[in-house]
Amino acid sequence: GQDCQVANIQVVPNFDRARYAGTWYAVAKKDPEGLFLLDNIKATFIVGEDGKMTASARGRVIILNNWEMCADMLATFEETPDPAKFRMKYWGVASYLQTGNDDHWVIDTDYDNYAVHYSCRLLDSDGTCLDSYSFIFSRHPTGLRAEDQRIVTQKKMEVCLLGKYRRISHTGFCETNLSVDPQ
Ligand code: AZE
Repeated sequence: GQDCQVANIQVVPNFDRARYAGTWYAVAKKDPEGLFLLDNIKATFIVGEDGKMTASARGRVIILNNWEMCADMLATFEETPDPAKFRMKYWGVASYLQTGNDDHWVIDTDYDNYAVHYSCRLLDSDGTCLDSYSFIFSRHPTGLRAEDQRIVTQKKMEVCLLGKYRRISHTGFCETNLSVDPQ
């Protein structure tokens, strides 16, 4: 919570992955250190017949020397004792893209309009986070509804990242460009 201890950050109670499934547009993000998705970020969550959650995500990246492309990513989620806290294993469909294993916490969602995601990659010795990333998702490509903004601002504060987010533009770049082709 407000003391910025990662262990005290509250997540959504009784997380329901079936209601969370479907498409989310990332409308704002706080970046981690290093290479990351730039913009035009869209994620689709699926709950399989086995009840397990998987996801695909797409977003614009620039790799190597100004090679602009759309990264196609896949993820599987490993459950933890808290239903809103997962370990996310992810990899690029194109082998040279990033792979990783990150925390994936659903801080808050109303399932129909907004979601606040948080991931701490590196815990400091004092219990605060040294390297985190966070997405604000909307079901609407146009952004958050006015009535959800107050709640989202409160949640940004609770993960100690208020003022560190940037808005994500959706220009259609990754709707019209093939994933692994140089642009
Ligand atoms: C997330 C939604 C759920 C599925 C995935 C997500 C994260 C993806 C990345 C991708 C990074 C790619 C890079 C490519 C060069 C949380 C958006 C997979 C972190 C840096």
